[in-house]
Amino acid sequence: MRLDIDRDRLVELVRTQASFGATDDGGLHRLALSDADADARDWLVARLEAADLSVRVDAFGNVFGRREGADPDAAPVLLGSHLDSQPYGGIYDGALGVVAALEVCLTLNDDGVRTRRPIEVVNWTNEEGSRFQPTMQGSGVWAGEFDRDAQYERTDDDGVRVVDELDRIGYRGDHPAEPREPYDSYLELHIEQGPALETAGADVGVVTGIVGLSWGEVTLSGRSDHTGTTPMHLRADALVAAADVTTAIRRLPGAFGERTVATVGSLDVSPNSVNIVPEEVQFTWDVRAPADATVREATDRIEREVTAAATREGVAHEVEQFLTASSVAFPDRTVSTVATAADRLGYEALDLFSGAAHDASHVAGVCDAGMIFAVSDDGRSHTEDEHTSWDDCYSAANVLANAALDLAEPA
Ligand code: HGY
Ligand code: MN
Ligand code: MN
Repeated sequence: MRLDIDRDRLVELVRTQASFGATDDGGLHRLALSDADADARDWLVARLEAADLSVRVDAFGNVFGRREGADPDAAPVLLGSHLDSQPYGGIYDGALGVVAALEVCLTLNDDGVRTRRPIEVVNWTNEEGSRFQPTMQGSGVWAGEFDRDAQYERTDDDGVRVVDELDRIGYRGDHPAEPREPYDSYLELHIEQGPALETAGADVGVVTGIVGLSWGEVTLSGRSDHTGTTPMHLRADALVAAADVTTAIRRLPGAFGERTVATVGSLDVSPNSVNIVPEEVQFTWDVRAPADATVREATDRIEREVTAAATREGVAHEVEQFLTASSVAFPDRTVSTVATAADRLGYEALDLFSGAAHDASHVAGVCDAGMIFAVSDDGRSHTEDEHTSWDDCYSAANVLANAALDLAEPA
């Protein structure tokens, strides 16, 4: 049996979700638990219910829509991703995976196909980690990686707590934020967010795993002084030390091979004035590699670089690694199911490891997980210029539909 999703309806679903938090430049500003996120959630719930899926919201705001199977006791197949976006992100990151999962159910309904296993659609709370740290928060709580009550207390830059925002938008649900039964498998369709598929001329990506990562924050504390009167040898300039460490972080991949990536993505200087020697600098690191040992070694090097730079410049330093995620290799069962679906549909598929983190990282600890990548034009994402063609959205969604049907088993 072969499913063919409704391309026009998929386009409409992507376009409609993109209206919640739309920016003037064609992107999305839909931070987790914001009003725009609430609007998108409400819209999704309405569309899930219109598709005759039974909807439930768990205690961390994860939204599930369930399509019953012929065998209600069979372990369900879970399909989904996330609706929250980066501060100025694209309209496909996460959202394509959520609406494609809905489209799979709509296609099954249209074709009158019953599956043995139930199928559930999920929207995970706060995958991006932009407003509230950490990234992949909702799936992490659900998978038992993060303590729910501790995550309730996480705050945004304005000191607003997660739990208060869940209550404010009405998405602190009654269901426990945990798997309520064993799951057979999880499939997540996501844009690649990199250039590999486009470079290879592939139609879709068969994702074999996800890199490990380490995120941390460094605080360097020197002394503010007058820039005109303070001799250079008497200064404790936090920004010079930070610059040394930033350059060292940039050079890390050279030491560990090109699959390792390292970034200083945010940096705050205070007092941040043209004629005051910088007193304090806070910056973050993001290190990723396919091997966990490489991530650990790279993180250790960063900490050594911080100590050396702080000593040279005579500033105090604090280092906090606030997130680690182990690399994940998806099981053959899901990888081969995705590859077979792509092959049967006649698509050119490329096997690849994901350099971006995804909710599938956490769900892989609960059941067999797998991912399908759609092509990212110019390999760009986390920018309003993010773009995936409708043909590439359609191809990836078709692979999701047929792989999901294989896993859920036609009744
Ligand atoms: O950072 C990531 O890889 C994900 O997009 N949050
Ligand atoms: Mn994403
Ligand atoms: Mn993202």
